[in-house]
Formats: sequence, C-alpha cells, structure tokens
Amino acid sequence: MNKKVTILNDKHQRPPEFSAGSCTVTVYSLQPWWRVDLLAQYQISSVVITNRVDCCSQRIDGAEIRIGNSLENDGNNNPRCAVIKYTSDSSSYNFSCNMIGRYVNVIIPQNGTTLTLCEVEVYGVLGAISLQTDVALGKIATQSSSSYPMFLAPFAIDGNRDSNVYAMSCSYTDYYFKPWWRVDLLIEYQISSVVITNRGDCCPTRIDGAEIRIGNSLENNGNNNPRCAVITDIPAGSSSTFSCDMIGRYVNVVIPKNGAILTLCEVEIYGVPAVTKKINLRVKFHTSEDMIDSTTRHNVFQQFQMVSALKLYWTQEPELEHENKGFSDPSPVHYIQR
Ligand SMILES: [Ca+2]
Repeated sequence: MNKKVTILNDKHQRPPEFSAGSCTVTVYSLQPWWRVDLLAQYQISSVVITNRVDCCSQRIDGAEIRIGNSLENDGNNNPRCAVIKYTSDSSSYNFSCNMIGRYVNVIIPQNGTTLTLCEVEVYGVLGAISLQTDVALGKIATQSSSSYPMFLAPFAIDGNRDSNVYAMSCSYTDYYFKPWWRVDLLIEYQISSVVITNRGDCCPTRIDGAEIRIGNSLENNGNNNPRCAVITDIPAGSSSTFSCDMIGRYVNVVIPKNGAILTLCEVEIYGVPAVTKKINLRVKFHTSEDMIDSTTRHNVFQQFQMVSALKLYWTQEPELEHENKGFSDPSPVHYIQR
C-alpha cells in the first residue's frame, strides 16, 4: 500500500491562498527551485502539487518535478517526472512518477521568475530496489597520498557530485607514481556498475587511462584485482557509468602511469551484497568404477557437478572403504568423498 512519505510545511493542508500562511515562495531569481530531502530512498509513485490561486497562478507553468539521489546542481539535474502545465481548472496537480529517489525537486527552468508552492505531497514506499543503492556511501576510503585536508579520499564517497575541487567534495592525490584511490565496502558485493564524476573546474584529462579494479585482494593495495574498465575520458564535471558485473569487497581507481594526479569528485558503486556460502560435503557412494584412476574419478565428479546446484571442489581425494555385512556376500565398495 502506498504511504504518504512527506508533506510540505504543515499539517497536510492545501489552502491555495497565499494569505493563509501555508505556502512557500522563493525570491524572484534565476531558475527558482524547491527541494525536499526524504532522508532515505523511496519508490515514489506520485507527487501532488497545490498551486497558489489568489494571484499569479500561471507562474507555475513549466515547472518541473525532478526525482533522484543526486545533489548535483542542488538536485535539479535528477531525472524528470513531469512538467507542470498550468490550468485554471484546479489548484492541485497530480503526477504519476514511479521513480526512485531521496530528493524531490520542483524547479522552474526559466530565468527570472518566482516559485510558489502551497503544498507538495509525495507518495511512495520506503526501501526502493536495492540495485539502485550506492553501496559506497558510509564506507571506508583511502588513497595513495593525502597531503591536503580538503582533498581527502572520503570526499569521493560523500554522496555529493560537486565537481569543483574547492567545494571539499573531491579526493585528490599528490603527483605520484601510479596514484590510486580505494574504497573498502567491508563485505563482498555483486557490483553491477560504478559511476565516476570527474573534476569540473580544471584538468579533465588527468583521469584518462585510469582503471577501475574490483576484487577481494589487497595485494599491491588492491590494484592487482581484476579490471572492470579503463577510463578513456570523462568530460569536465561529468559522470560516467561503467558496467562491471563483478564481485568484490574493494574497488580501486588507479592511474597506471609514472607520475600523475588522481582526482575523483564522486565514486558511486551500485550492487547488492554477494551471497556466497561455503559448505563442506561428505559424500559416501557405491560404485563399481575404479576411483583410484584419476580419469574415472574426474568423470564421476562431473556427474556430481551436473546434478548439483552448487559449485563443487574436491578438498580431499576419494578414499576406498570396505563395508562388512556380517558373514554374507563380499562387501560392496564404498568411496568417501569430502
Ligand atoms: Ca563528492
């Protein structure tokens, strides 16, 4: 059942007269906007907006509803649910969105106007599809060197894509031999994609040739893990998505050059916790095959593999066991496989 997750400003009142004291208004400005932070990701089904009716109602015409998880451009670059088309028939507008996000913005993409909203209702359910979750948020980041407090490794996973390095939201290494950055996700994840936001104020080509590596090893600081992608280029201030479909606890970005600077304004990692569980099986079976012969052993093992949903490995070679059944017929042959 859909649940209302937030309302603007007051006890769910929709008086559309500004004088009722239940509306917001921005100053006359360039592309005025309003945003609500739902504090968590929601699957948002619809948004209802109540317009001012006592005056200037047409100002709402062309306003856009944007929903997503990014605060880039104050959240106004998130995907668009709808554009409001002004009508005098009703003061409330209901839009179906079916989108995922933490932030809901209303923006008039016009220079020089005023945004007035008397009520914004957002309907949805908590806990949107986990594939859309940035699993790097709140994890542990480090890098090859950090000489400046305003360019630390965690700034690349602070949930902010601001691409100006002086906004204290980008990581930045020294000029260094093969500089690298790493996030420890603390557990293994099945990683579907990595989104990297490049620096926007300067030097966008520095990222060219950087590699994304994912795995569970810390050998060579994690930079020897399998490679997901080589970044050919990312335009200044832009975000690029790399599909990976890999499993790992560590995600590294490394520039394999002698002498380079690595700057990352955001690294988003999308995936779900990897479900891997190891179990030991002890299998006892009858066979007339000669299990001492390695080829036969391999063939029997393949038959086990074919009927199993598990990925099997031998931890111990089969052992021959004779079973006595009193004084009856000669005992059948048993093998024990662990
Ligand atoms: Ca950032």
